[in-house]
Amino acid sequence: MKTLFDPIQVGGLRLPNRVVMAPLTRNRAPDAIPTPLMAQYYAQRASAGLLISEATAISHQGQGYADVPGLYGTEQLDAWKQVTKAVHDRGGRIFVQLWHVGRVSHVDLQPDNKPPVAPSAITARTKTYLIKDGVGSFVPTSEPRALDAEEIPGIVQDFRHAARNAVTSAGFDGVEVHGANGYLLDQFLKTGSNHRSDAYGGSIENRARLTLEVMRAVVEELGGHRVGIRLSPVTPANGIEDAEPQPLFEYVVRELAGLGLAYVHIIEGATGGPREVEGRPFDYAALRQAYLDAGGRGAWMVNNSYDKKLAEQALANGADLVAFGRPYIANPDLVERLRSDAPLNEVVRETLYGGGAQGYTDYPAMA
Ligand code: 8OZ
Repeated sequence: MKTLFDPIQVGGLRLPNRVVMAPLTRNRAPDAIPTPLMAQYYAQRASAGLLISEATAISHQGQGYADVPGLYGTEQLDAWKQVTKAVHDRGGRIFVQLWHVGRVSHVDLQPDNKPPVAPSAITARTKTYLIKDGVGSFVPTSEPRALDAEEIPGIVQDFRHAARNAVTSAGFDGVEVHGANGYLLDQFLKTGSNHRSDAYGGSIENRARLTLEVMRAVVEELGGHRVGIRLSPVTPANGIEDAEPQPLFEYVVRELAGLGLAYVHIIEGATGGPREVEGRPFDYAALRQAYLDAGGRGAWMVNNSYDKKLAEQALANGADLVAFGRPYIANPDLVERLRSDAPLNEVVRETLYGGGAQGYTDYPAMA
């Protein structure tokens, strides 16, 4: 039987175990520049099979929250180097999550305080996070404007450049494209947010077009072995919904199958919430089968509220990797704790977003 502690080849990397640190937004990068504290935080967690960084903006337009990091300026790329070096020095491996938030943003965070962009001019029913004079607050997102079709190649270019710079300048081992949780690519994929009548809206093929163009561009830059994608078929996160997610996501993974990806990362259910979403049934086994049947050989990574028992069941049912989010915030040595069935530290909610070392780098490892 596969265990969480068996090694596995993922793309070009040999992972010593199947425990992955999920991407986790922590809002500790003022001016979008990673800090030495972030290097310490990721290095503390280097025993994970793979670390996936917090979501990282591919452009200023792609930013939607205060103090999240970017990957589009020289200073940002230089600062990420210290993070990847710290992780590699501790023997770890790290991918960066490439992020464009689309409509989940606020004019205060956008270039020239312009409206955020989206497939259609439909405001997200969600909040974003601003920090003013050191005080954080959750505020409703701004009304977006619909992207012109002529602007879309520029967005694909931004993903492509960020991917190239992530590996060649910042020292990441690869990238995960953020196609989940109601951000730009998910907004294009789903009927609730995409009311376009051009080649990027309407049919499943059209709604999936941007995600697939981005994936092909990023794979062209890096090779599939350095690329993963995160998808969340039924999450209601950030006010997102789709009328028929099963055929949509089966189409997407079939199209991804030929790209030779390192992995496909699936959030099962509501992000950070229940694994079943009322009124939104989904067959994840059928999704994986669709990928396999189309020739997909990337590792299958599952996520959402896993504990050790559930994780080992998932491995027995065919998953290859399990991503842990909240447990990784509070347990830098999560692999060792899971291995020895040790108790886990609890997450302190008040220090999740923003702040400094407290609730970030001060969670203790086992003695
Ligand atoms: C929590 C707070 C802000 C952003 C996601 C990037 O849900 C996020 C995120 C999570 O993918």
